Amino acid sequence: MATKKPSAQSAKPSADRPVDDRRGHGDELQQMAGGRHPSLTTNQGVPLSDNQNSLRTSPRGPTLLEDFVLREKITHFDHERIPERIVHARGSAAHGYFELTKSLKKYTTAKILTEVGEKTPLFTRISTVAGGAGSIDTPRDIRGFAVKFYTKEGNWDLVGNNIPVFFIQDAMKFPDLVHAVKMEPDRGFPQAASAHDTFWDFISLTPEAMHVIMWAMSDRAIPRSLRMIEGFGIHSFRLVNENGDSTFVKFHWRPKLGLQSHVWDEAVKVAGADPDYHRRDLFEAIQAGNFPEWELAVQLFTQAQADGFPFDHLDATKIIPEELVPLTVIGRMVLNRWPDNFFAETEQVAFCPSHVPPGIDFSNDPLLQGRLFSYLDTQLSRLGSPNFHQLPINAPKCPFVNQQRDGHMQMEVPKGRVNYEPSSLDPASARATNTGFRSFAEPAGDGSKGRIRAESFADHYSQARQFYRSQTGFEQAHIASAFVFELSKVETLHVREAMIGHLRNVDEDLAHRVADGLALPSFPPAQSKAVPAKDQPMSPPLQIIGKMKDTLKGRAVGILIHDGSDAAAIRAVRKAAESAGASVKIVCLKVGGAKLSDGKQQSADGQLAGTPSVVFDAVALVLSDDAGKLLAKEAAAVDFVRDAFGHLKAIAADAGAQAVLKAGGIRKDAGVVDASDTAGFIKAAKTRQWAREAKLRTLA
Ligand code: HDD
Repeated sequence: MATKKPSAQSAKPSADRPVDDRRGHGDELQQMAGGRHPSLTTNQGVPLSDNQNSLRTSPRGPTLLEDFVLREKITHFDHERIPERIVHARGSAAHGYFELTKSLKKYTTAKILTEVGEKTPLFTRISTVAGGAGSIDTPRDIRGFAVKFYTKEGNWDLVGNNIPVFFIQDAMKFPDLVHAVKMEPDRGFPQAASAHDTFWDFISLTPEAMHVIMWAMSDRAIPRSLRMIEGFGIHSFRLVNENGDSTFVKFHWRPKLGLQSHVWDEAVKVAGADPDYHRRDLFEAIQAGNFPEWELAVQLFTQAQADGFPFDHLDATKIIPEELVPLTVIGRMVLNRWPDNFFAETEQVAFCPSHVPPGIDFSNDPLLQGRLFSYLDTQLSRLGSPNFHQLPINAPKCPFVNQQRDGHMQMEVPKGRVNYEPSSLDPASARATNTGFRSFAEPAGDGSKGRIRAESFADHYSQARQFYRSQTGFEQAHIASAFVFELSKVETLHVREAMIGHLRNVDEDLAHRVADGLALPSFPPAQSKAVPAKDQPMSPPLQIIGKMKDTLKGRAVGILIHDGSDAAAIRAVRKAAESAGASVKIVCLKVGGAKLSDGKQQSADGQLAGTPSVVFDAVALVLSDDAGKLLAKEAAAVDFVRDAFGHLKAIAADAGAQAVLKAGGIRKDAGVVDASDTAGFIKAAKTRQWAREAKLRTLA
């Protein structure tokens, strides 16, 4: 599929951004937001005659304090930053919609889940956790997956991650977890990395983290694209129907493009080649009309079923295996519009798990309960005012009214004298109704007050083992190697040893592989455990390889060319790749392009040194003999093929390109094909050449 060039966004008001007349001067506000005034003005609307020179006593004299234009411009600039999110500071977002395809009327009154065909506007922000707002897109990290549905009954924020379990069981431990993973406080590094002592020290002393840590060391934590990750609401929530009956629910997002991840060396190199790789990938896909899409699926279960599970579903370190409670697909999410303004939308969007419409309710998961407090609280310091809900990106798209008033940056102009309830003075003032939000009437108070962890939360290893043993051999090797990499960055020997002690409780073979990879002086003893791991049935949906789709849709192919390249061969590779759904970019030594065999000039989409093969899923080299000899001496060209090969990608090369393959030490295999064999190339490009890996590097 050909990609359209990204274009500037229209600033015109749209159906999504109706004029807000509650403020009493809607049109003027739109005018401000759209910047449609014919000439530059100050913030007070005073037209400017000069926005480039400050007011001086004489051409070379001092600047005057009187200069309100200068003062306003600089003062505003000085205050342009707000505190970044304490976690999930780095994120990318897009507008879109949710369409319900299967009604859950039996289980809930929430209209967004009962009205089939209804399209609900939404805003989705996907983030890394540990790094700052300016950090790289591709560290090993969990990805946040936060969706704000603007439902007709108020906003619903489903604030999840791309991994279905969490590090801790109680919100009380969250500040410690985050302090431990963020850069160390005395030295200010490492940025956006878990591979350091404080993180692993904390993890080694937190057995409940062993399940999530298996996921975090898997390739799920180094995704190829934000369009190719799953999302999970993680906690059990409740659905409540019109009779007040409750059913537990877990939410799952499943990407239409399937799952795909980087290999570790690739993720590291992408970080250098394009620190904004995931943001750019999402932007380019949306601008080209290749809208990313996810299915929303649910796992529904009753209290009676939950009582029979071999784990506690209120424990956020546990999944409910799909084999136990199958997934039901109920709708789809499409992201189809990039925000107009990064700060106003992506930065100012404020998600709170406590934002739910009637018919959706919380469970007693102690992690969720703490979150219900934390998010509202953090918005107050991040956005500076209890009126943050009035910002356009946060405001519900349904009417909202109550007697809350005033506060910093109040942007509404409430009318009338009644700002309290009850009141007889204004009979028309809004009242609470029977159909409003009701908490599920759960019987409570079955024990005595205390800082207690339920015994049913004590099994920390069974699901960690189930996850590891459910992986393919390739994936297990990647997990073991990730542990070796991370723990190699840990300077404290006893922390490394403690982690091996935990891995012994998960899987002895894994523990040996990691201990060997670290060359530990001796094999550490197993950690003591409250509950020994119990073998669980294998669960293939836990794999990534099993969920990779045999497709080029949404993927990218790079074609390296030079002067004299065969024009027909380039056309053939491009056509085959585009027909299979890939986007194609031409890479050249110089950005001006190359003169092809037919005498025509071919422009380039990227210069070779700045467009390495890590930004593609497969590469083709179409080169004349002379060009092949020339590029065989060009490090960037040799790295282009060496990395593509090392990252298990398909390579198509014509006769001229063989010199570059030779210089890169490329050995022929099923994924290295002749450029004329376009069908063979496309077949190989749809997957990774897993069998190649063992010949390339020593995995733990
Ligand atoms: Fe959190 C942000 C996801 C536990 C406290 N969290 C934040 C975001 C995501 C998550 C996706 C970014 C939202 C955005 O894009 O603006 N957090 C999770 C998940 C958790 C979780 C899936 C466990 C299942 N979080 C969690 C706990 C606490 C917090 C236990 C505190 C007790 N999280 C926050 C926060 C943040 C946040 C400090 C930072 C910025 C923000 O809220 O708006 O309040």
